[in-house]
Amino acid sequence: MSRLGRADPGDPRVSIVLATFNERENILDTIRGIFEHLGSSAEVIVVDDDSPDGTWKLAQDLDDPRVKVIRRVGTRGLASAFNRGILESRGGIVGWMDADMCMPPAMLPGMVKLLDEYDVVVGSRYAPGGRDDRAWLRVIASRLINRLATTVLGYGIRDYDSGFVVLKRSVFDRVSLIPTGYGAYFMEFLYTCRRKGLTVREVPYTFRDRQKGISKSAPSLWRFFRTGTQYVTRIFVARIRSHD
Ligand SMILES: Nc1nc2c(ncn2[C@@H]2O[C@H](COP(=O)(O)OP(=O)(O)OP(=O)(O)O)[C@@H](O)[C@H]2O)c(=O)[nH]1
Ligand SMILES: [Mg+2]
Repeated sequence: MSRLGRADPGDPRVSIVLATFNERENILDTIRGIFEHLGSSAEVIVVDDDSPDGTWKLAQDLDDPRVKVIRRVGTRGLASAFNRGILESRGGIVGWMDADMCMPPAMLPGMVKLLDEYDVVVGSRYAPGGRDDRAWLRVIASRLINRLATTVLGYGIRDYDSGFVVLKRSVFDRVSLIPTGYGAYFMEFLYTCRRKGLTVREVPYTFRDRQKGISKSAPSLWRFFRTGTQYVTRIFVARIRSHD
């Protein structure tokens, strides 16, 4: 018997971390999709910031020993949520992605397979063959930010703020995720991986616009602008910090 007093799910090979805030319409499909494509040797860690819509409860009620739910009360943050999930993960391979069905779980097996050759494998909207299906304003903003990141940070990475990734756990021996802010942490994380000589492979995919639920990063023009500014600042901070 396991610690949970149920059939022992065994040690997972792959851990996928999902950060959630008000994703009740998407969370179960996302979890289902992950197990459908990765099989039962995966674990899913949901880090939910006490969503008023009860996302954490839906995940908990699955009562699945392969799903660990962390409900953080009195705190918000995307980077810190992913970081918490990574700390709680057990797989030799760790990944993370959004829980809004914009990133297809069907990509995961191919990405995991590529870890035989690379340290980090990133789902990429902007690698040849990739696509971003969101509204034009968001696509343009995202492309501009990524163009800036590629120019300032280098290494030919096209989707610097992807946030859809799998990697070998050993990567964390060399690189830490800086757990502050929203999605911009990812650019510095990838940049540091490359700077430390780790190999990164981008795999093209189609980013489907959110079909259900509400965007947290761009619910209004003001929020959209503020998030964009944070990304631009973080690109230069990453570059400056690399001289420390
Ligand atoms: N734990 C946690 N998760 C968050 C927080 N903010 C957003 N998320 C989750 O992070 C992921 C990305 O957020 P989104 O709202 O999809 O942001 P986005 O991908 O930039 O925008 P859209 O896809 O257009 O909605 C989703 O799974 C969210 O539920 C937060 O403060 N805490
Ligand atoms: Mg999203």
